[in-house]
Amino acid sequence: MIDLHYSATPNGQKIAILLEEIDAPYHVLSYDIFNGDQLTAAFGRINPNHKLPAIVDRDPAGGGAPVTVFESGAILQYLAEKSGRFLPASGAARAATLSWLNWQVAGLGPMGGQASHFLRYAPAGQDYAAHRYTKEVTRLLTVLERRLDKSVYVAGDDYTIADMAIWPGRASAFVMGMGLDDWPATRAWFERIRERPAVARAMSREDMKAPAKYIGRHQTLGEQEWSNMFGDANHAAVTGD
Ligand SMILES: N[C@@H](CCC(=O)N[C@@H](CS)C(=O)NCC(=O)O)C(=O)O
Repeated sequence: MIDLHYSATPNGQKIAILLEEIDAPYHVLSYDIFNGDQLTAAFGRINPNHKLPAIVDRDPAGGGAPVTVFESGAILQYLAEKSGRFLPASGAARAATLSWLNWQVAGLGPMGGQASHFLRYAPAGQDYAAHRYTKEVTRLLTVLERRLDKSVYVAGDDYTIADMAIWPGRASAFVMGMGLDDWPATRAWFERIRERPAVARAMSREDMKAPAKYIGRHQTLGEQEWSNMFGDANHAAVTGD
């Protein structure tokens, strides 16, 4: 059994998709990040960075104590290696999969997160930052479109954890005005993955669905919600103040 510490955002949905694909038994522990559920000392012992997702594998390969993994890219790699699926064991296909996986977790994910922050949560008058991150996300999505114009899946002919990493965030990019209309190769890839039974199962779970405040435009947070996500309460979880 795997504990999935989860918040209904693309980073969490990636892991649910892989768990469904490999048919692993898992138990979802849902966190409301606006409520500050991720800031507790107990969760800090699972992820010292206090961010979702994280997993605890209570039945690791070879037995022994439960294994804790945080960072969505590391979790995808851990589960793929454990199941022997969706990450080629060696060679060029493995290198391509890890390249695109890291492109998402180090590039598209964080840049998308910053674009979303400045477009949706920042006080008015942050046009420089909103423009800077939106432009970079558009550039990255163009890289993706060009890749998918030549390749069925991002890493080649086979569906891998790199596709699972990219797919949920691509789905939510519409919030920033980046739907799929101008991206035909991405749209075809997106639909191909959406039709997979495991993806449909993951995305139709009630506890996987992002509440409106996670995906709507121009959110106004209460003072405590702001502090939990971006302010003193968020910092205090790490500094212990
Ligand atoms: N690089 C991390 C990003 C994790 C992350 O930013 N998680 C967000 C939800 S998508 C979170 O927990 N936010 C709450 C907070 O920042 O306090 C990963 O890929 O897992």
